[in-house]
Amino acid sequence: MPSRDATNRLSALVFLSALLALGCGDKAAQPAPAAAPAAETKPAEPAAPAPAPAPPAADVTVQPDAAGVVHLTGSDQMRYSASRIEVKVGQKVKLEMKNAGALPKEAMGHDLVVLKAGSDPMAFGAKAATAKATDYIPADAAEMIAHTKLLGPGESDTIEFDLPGAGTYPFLCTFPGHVALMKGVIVAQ
Ligand SMILES: [Cu+2]
Repeated sequence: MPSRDATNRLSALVFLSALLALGCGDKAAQPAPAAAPAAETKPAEPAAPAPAPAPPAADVTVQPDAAGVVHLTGSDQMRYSASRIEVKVGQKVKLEMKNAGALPKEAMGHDLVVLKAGSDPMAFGAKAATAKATDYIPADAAEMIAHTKLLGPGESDTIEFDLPGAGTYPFLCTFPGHVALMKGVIVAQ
């Protein structure tokens, strides 16, 4: 005859087994929990830093070549070949801008306009976009230091100009809609 202790232990085991079976049965019988909105109930993650905006042009820096000329191109993808031009302060800037694209000038013309330090290229671009009669060089261009011609595919223009001193001078393409992607800076140091 089993001792009272053993009987108790046995009863406890049976009870536990029953409980476990019940638990499992319960789970199986229940419908899958209605798609737990895990994503929604997750505590809000700390605001991720906003992704950096795409650079306006190829993130490339150019300097004058051995002959002292800065070369820049514009493409059918509405990009300059560089977004930063570095020159020595006090030196005349010689810049050759070429439209390296193939699309017609009326659809994808490019120029390069240099503005005084502190000017807003977006505001200037908006103003210039309305000046179709003058190839998008506005009559009121007090901010402008120099500009190339408006260039069609394969065309180029070389300009020479002086910068008033050390500083950062914005440049842009004034063909309508291009300034958003076609702008950069000339850094004189
Ligand atoms: Cu352009």
